[in-house]
Amino acid sequence: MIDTRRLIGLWETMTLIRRVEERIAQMVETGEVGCPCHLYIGQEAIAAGVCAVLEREDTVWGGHRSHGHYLAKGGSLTGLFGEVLLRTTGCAEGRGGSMHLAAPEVGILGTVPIVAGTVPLAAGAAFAYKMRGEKTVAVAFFGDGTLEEGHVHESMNLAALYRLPLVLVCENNLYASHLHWTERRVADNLYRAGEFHSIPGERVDGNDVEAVEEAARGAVERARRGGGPALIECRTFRWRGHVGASFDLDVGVERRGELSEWLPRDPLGRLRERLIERGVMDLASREQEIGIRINGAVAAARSAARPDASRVNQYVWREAACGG
Ligand SMILES: Cc1ncc(C[n+]2csc(CCOP(=O)(O)OP(=O)(O)O)c2C)c(N)n1
Ligand SMILES: [Mg+2]
Repeated sequence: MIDTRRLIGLWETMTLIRRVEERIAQMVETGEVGCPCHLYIGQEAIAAGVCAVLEREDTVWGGHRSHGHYLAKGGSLTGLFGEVLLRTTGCAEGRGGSMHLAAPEVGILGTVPIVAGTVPLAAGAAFAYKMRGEKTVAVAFFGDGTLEEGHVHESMNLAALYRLPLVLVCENNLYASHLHWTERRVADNLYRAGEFHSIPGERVDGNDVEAVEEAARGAVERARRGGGPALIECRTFRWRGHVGASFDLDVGVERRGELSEWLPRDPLGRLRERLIERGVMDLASREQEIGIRINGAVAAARSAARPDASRVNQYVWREAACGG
């Protein structure tokens, strides 16, 4: 059982993610945020539970739906709002928007919307850690649809062959864009996707932060000890649409029924109940502080400059170390 102090920390991370995303959703609706935003609301326990067991130098890799991974790994709030509002104070200097978050100083090496694009990169990072004899672990966060891309399987093969310190976290929210898993696969067995490569797999309730933390701890410790990669399938559901702020209720009758089943399984609500059972009474004041931090970050982003169009080619090519 996780001690109460740690559990409060997890609740704070998840609350931060939820409130940040609700604010972004409002700003998408008013048109203030113009870049496409894929919201993570409903899946917060996964980013929080996994990142809680990582060291600062461990690296995480994500995709298009990665505000939660960025915040849970310690990415700055001003860097996130600056990026989403396309300002120079953004974590990618306002060049990337919601789907291109990075904060190398805290181990966020890339969240990239090319589906599965970062899984081979995470494997490559793990390869580097192994070659250098470091104890660092790389974690790839990706969705159920991503597991259908070929190079995820190629990455798993190499990671297994070289026993790389790679943890594969599949966030199975049952959908890839608007396609339910039953329209894409014959069997509900994602946690077994690594079996062919002898990669152990585990399925956990992705809306139970304690279950996620426990599974992640096992996989990360194993990878750090040189035991090689592991796959964790976290069952969850995204509350909002594939992209944007809506609840996606127009996407077929089935989605509407599923959402009403999943809303009561709210990962944050469940954690709040557990904390109240343990006698933690000051959640409202802690939540207020989070709100104040968010307001500050939004205000800072609003008053920051937009990137200068004349520098658009900067960082596209690696600058030559010497002339010629
Ligand atoms: C290579 C590539 N193919 C297709 C797309 C379009 N696309 C963006 S997100 C997505 C679905 C991803 O589903 P999943 O991996 O389950 O993640 P989720 O959106 O559910 O979090 C697709 C097909 C893309 N961005 N990149
Ligand atoms: Mg999905």
